[in-house]
Amino acid sequence: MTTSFPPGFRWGVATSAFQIEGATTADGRGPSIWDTFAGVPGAVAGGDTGEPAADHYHRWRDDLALLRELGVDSYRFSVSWPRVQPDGRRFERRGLGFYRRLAEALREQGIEPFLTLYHWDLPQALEDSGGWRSRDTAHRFAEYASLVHEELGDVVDHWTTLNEPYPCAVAGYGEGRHAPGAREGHGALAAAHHLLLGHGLAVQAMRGQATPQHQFGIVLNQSPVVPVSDSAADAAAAARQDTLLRRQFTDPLFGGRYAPGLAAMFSGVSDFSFRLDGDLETIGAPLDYLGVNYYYRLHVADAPHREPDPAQRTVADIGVDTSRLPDVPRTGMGWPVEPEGLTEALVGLHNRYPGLPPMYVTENGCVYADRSDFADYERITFLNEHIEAARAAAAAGVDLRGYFCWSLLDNFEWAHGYKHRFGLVHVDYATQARTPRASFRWYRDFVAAQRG
Ligand code: IFM
Repeated sequence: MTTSFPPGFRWGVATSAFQIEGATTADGRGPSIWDTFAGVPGAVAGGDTGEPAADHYHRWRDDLALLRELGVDSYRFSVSWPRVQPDGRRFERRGLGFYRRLAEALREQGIEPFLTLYHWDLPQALEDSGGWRSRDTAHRFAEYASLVHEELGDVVDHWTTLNEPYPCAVAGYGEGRHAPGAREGHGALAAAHHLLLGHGLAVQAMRGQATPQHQFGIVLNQSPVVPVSDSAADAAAAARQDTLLRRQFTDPLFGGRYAPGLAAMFSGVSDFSFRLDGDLETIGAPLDYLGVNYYYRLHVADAPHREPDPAQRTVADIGVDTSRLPDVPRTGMGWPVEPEGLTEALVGLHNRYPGLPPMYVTENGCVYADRSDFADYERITFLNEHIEAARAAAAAGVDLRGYFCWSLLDNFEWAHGYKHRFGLVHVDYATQARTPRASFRWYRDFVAAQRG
């Protein structure tokens, strides 16, 4: 079937700073929480760190040539906060200069820069004074956003505040699987709130100095949550998971309220006193777009809490079992391949929140074991089916404006290190040679065909 999307629909690819740049001490860059976390024995598979990644900081011109060859009209990347403010406060112009050169060069090639301000690399100095548990970090983030926006507002129109606050808060401060590696009951809920507050304050600050063509948005990971049976217990478990993963963020952003079930789920852990008067209004100020990252659906069964004492539970211990996967193909990450989940995620948001801004699919992609010739036919099938699922959502009435494949290059996949490869382009980390996979050529031809 020929896939048709609305006129002006954007086709892009996405990356993030820490995952591709390397050069972690170049030009005055300070340490981020991921540099610190990667130094903790056992935290990241294989002891991998942010070096060398894809050495994009030095090889960005080669990567720009790849973008050009790919023919995408948009490129989503993130700015490394500790390059621009090494200690979370002091401005390092050399770090900012990298992103100016990149954004200018993208524009010269007719590629629209979609800039993300925070893709998980908090300056370590801010973590040392509380990190996202602390309200002050939200204010520091707004200052940083305002600085970058002031400096790059002439070359960037699309401004995303946060990428996926859920894993930052829950995997980072609740489960300890991500930086900063905390396993706290209360900290993760406070972090989630302060991430949202930082987003709201940043949008406020940037809008105050914006020109009319500037667009502001946020990116959320959206896994539809499906109970494994029609039992009431599994349905309740699915509702808890949905509240923690999605409604904790979408209700304040787009529903004008805090997610109703959240306080009840954590009544033994938190008094939510970090929520102050006026915060909801700041967080819920209108946005120009919502970015949706989709990889898989979550299949959920009711399960006993691991920690019987509610006051001792981490935020991840909500009495659900997510290990009972359906009998469908899986990617190399073990994630179920369910393209219809993308349609469901987009249509579900559209139905749940009247007045939702236009959406983009800001990440979608997969990992499969490489063949020696890099003929990644599974990835081509995966992308094709997911793009079709996005089209189905648009056909169902969702105002969908673009699709970004994750990712342009193989990169540092957080706690998995360099083992899992999401790139349309293979990176040999020893030589830094780039080899486009078959999926790169497929996406290039697909994008060209959309333009007619
Ligand atoms: O690599 C990550 C990215 O940083 C955030 N979204 C999910 C991707 C794949 O796990």
